[in-house]
Amino acid sequence: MNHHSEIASSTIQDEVLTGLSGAQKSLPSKYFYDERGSQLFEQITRLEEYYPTRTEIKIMRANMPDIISTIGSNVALVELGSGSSYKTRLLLDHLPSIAAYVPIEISQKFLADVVKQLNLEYPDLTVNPVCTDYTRPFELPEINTPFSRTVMFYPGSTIGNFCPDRARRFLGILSKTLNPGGGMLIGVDLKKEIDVLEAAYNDEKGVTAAFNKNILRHINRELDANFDLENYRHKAFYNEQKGRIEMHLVAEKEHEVSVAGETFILDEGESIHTENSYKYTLKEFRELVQPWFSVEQVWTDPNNYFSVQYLVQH
Ligand code: AVI
Repeated sequence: MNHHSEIASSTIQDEVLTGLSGAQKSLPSKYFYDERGSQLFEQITRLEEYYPTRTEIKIMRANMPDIISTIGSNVALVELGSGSSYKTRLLLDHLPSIAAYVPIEISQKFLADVVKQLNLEYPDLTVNPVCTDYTRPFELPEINTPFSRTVMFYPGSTIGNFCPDRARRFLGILSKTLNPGGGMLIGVDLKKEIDVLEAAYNDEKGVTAAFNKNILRHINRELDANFDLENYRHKAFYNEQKGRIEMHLVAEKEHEVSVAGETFILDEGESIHTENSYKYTLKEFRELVQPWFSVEQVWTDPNNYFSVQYLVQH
């Protein structure tokens, strides 16, 4: 085991043990995304019930000329996440000139795959990848061509997986990397009818349930744990007071589980909280970003299900 993975595994161990020791057991949602989890998420984005991805793409397509002129020419485009998505290509295909494209991604493998693919598809594009955890302070790479400004791209309403306090701190971190005048094109899921929200996280085919349970499989492998996936049922509901979808795994019977040498008891009906997905009104989001950013443009769909917003750092 090299030094890096030792650090990585002790972090996951600390986080998981801490989460399971609380009165409400929880697990950090980032551990959904091993290879299988990323594939399951990919499947979620194509589900009938999961409106966010489809709606965000429709908004982008419908407003592309306006989005392009808002972003401007000759920018350094920094994507938070691997940049393997159809949405990235929409931007790359329509922006008339990009000084450099900078995908930021924690997984070396995903990042390398994306860079290779983009080099094939866009031979004239300068790709300057950064392999890091973008939720921690980071620096942009040296960009050799002069550029007008830096614009970050953060689609998918991934910001909704942070609680508002954490989201605000995260935006503060990004603002240190961006500079005043820097922009951010961000996807933000909106508050709407509860049945629409709940259906998106309780799909008929059970893909979201499989995605939720996969976190246990990932932890079994990483931390030598013995979660039996059969003991759990998927639960997702809208917590109206907190303005968020909560995902849980509910123990169907009392049982013990051992994780990294520690034993935990789950009562029948006890849950492990695995994810929050916050939904905002336009006003709430404007207030959330206010310490660092002004909302310059908002594009939505006819149902007002989702928004794509352009923020400018002040
Ligand atoms: C990645 N993130 C924005 C998704 C969401 O909707 O919060 C993750 C997800 N969880 C269940 N379905 C999708």
